[in-house]
Formats: sequence, C-alpha cells, structure tokens
Amino acid sequence: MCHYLTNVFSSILEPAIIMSDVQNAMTLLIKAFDKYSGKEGDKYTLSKAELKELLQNEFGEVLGKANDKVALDRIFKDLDTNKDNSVDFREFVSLVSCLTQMCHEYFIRQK
Ligand SMILES: [Ca+2]
Repeated sequence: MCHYLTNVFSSILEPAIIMSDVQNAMTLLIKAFDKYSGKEGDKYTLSKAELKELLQNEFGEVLGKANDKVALDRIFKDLDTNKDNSVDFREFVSLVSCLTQMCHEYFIRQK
C-alpha cells in the first residue's frame, strides 16, 4: 500500500504530468507548508513563528487578527495534537480540512 502511494505521489510531483484539480490542490498545499516550515528549526514542521507567518500570508484574517497573540497561542495549541511544540504537516492539514468543510457548508447555505 505504501509503495503504491509513493508511486502515486511521485507522479503527482512530476512537473511534466498534467494534474487534476485535486492533485494540483494537494501539490500547492504541500508547497505552501514547505515554504514556511523550512524557515527555521526542523524543516518539516512549523514553529509558532512559522505558523504565524503562514496564517498571516495564506489565511488573512480568516482565523482572527494576525497579531492576536492569545488567538495564535490557542490555534497553535489546538493544532499541536501530539504536544511536541511544533505543527507537522498532518496537524496542519487538519486545519485546512476543517476550514474547507466550513467553506463548503457556507457555500451550500448560500445557494
Ligand atoms: Ca506537533
């Protein structure tokens, strides 16, 4: 199963392959995470400062005021489910998944 998934993901990341919209979204999500996680410390996880910058640049004020330290601390604590004082990709994707579901529900209600 893992070997199959590795092949699938390798093909997704191959630039010559034409990707579906969902594959494109997955690639962009990975690239966005890597852009911020690589700034300091462990390049595969987000520190609180990296998360703050990602939230400011990628989510605007969707999650509240960017400079609200209490809000940032709460988001960081909520995302850091394994309590290792960093946010890994799995933890980050849970935020994106939750926000995507909320947006979807919002758009359904608007119809
Ligand atoms: Ca963590």
